[in-house]
Amino acid sequence: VVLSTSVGVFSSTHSCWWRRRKGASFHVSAISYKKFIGFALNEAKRQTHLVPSPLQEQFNSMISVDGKAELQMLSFQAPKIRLLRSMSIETEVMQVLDFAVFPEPEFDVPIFCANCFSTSSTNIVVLDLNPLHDVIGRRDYKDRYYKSLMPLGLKYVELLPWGGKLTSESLKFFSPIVLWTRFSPSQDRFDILYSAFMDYYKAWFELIKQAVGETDASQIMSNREAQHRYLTWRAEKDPGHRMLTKLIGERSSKELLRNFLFNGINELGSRTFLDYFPEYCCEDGTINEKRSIIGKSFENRPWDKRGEFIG
Ligand code: BLA
Repeated sequence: VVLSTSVGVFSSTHSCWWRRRKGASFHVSAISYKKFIGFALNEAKRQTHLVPSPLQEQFNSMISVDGKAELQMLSFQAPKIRLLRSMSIETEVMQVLDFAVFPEPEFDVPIFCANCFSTSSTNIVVLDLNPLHDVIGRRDYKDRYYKSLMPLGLKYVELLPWGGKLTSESLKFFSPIVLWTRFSPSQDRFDILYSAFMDYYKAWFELIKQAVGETDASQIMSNREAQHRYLTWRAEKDPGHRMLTKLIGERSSKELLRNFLFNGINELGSRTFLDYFPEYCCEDGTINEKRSIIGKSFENRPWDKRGEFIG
């Protein structure tokens, strides 16, 4: 498909990048995550009162070092929602969506997480309501948020099969309904993915709508620390880092990760990556650059149909 017309998904303050490059036309594959973002913003506006985040001014769009890609950032906040943010990247050869919603620390509601990476040969996807607390050790937490969502999860688990071995450490950030999948490009699979994205997103809004804010200071502290630990993990070890660094260089990539994508690292806590994950400490006190210390595992889905961990 040759895209030479302008397609407006966002409001006028967030102009589409190809519109600004006058006269240019781009080959893009049939896959675009724009409609995911369009749906998510419309749905959020239907559900709550979204206002632009103060981050929007600083993180709006960036051009890659080679001039071939633009990164498009959007960020909002709302009652109960500390940050709803999106980053999308579209080039001639790849499409990326990193979409997340983080609750305020008064809520122990999971974190909405959609990460999709697509090229002409593969799609790599993680779609989940990432648990804030340990779902293997804390049954009360697991039952509260995931018991009623198991049927939804199972529906998509069958349509989007397990993506195979992954960084073992990641697993404790995933829920029993996580969709971790890889597939070669196909319109059918892409349609299923879009449908899963909409359903998981709506399910997340249902959870936050029903959630009652915690008033106990120690509970709030515990939620804050759990979110900080999650952010610290992803800002340091997310699989997208290498690609981001390649696109915009090491300094900008670090800044994007720490101040935008995983914003909250500087505000929600003061512990360091090595405080949370001491097994990554090298002899000289630096952080081991490996993504995984344990290695990759979980060839198959490590939860059964009832959401019991069987890994
Ligand atoms: C691969 N992305 C992956 C993998 C996972 C995730 C599990 C498989 C590799 C692995 O085992 O680590 C995603 N991992 C997650 C998520 C969490 C986690 C969401 O722990 C949350 C807790 N992916 C992106 C972005 C890019 C990207 C923004 O989200 C690019 C800009 C790329 N992801 C990307 C690429 C791969 C990948 C290129 C394959 C390369 C690899 O396997 O390392």
